[in-house]
Amino acid sequence: MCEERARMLQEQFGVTVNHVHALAILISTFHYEKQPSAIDQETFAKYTGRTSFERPLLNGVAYAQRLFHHEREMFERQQGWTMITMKERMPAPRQDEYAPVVFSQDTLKYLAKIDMMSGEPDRENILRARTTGKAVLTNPFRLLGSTHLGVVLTFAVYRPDLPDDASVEQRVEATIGYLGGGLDVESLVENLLSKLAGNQDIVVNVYDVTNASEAMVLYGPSSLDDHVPLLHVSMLDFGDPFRKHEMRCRYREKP
Ligand code: WA2
Repeated sequence: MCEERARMLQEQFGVTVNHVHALAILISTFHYEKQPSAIDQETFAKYTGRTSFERPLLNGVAYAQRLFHHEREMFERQQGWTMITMKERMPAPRQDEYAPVVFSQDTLKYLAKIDMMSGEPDRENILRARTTGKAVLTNPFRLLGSTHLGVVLTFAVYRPDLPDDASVEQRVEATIGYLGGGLDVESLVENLLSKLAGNQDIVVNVYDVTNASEAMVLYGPSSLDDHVPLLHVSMLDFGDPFRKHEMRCRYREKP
């Protein structure tokens, strides 16, 4: 029962990641390569809203543009707004570069104008996404606009001329922005598992076990009764080579 649940979660995760990857290429093609851009906030919100069924584990997607300091003044004048920080929602202090959200799905409206590099987990994701070219995940943390634990998924968006065998330096240089969103693991995994038979009899936890001595709960009760015996541990592969996840299942005592 545990292995079945783990494979199902991994499958939905893989489908979600693939679709976000395709959206990153869509931005590269229709926002960057086409002059003038064929995408604005309205078309982005409409398209991502209509295709949200393709990303069942994501609470929404947003696009943050890579911006250097020398471009800031002109960018803010053209946009008609000032970048804000994630926590204080105050004008972003001077940095060498920024990642302001310029497009967002309606479900992530509250990310608009935020410099995503002003939040530590998001910043780490951005830097790792653009050097690897892969989908990357944060540590579990409380997502903005949510009381739930989740992780942020990020893809770098590159200029369309980036070769497949690009070096790390070429990747960083060709980065034009970042596409991603939140995996609200608590509510979305709950929803997935609740549809399965036998759900009442099994207690499921998902852990980030990247640091083996310091497993972090991503889903499920954080303190389990010691008399509920561990039944099964299933490996989860979410595609980020830097991270390890696993599902741990227990049988609930029959009354
Ligand atoms: N998405 C949703 N909720 C969040 C969050 C986020 N980041 N950060 C904190 N709560 C625009 O990496 C680029 C999405 C970040 C992409």
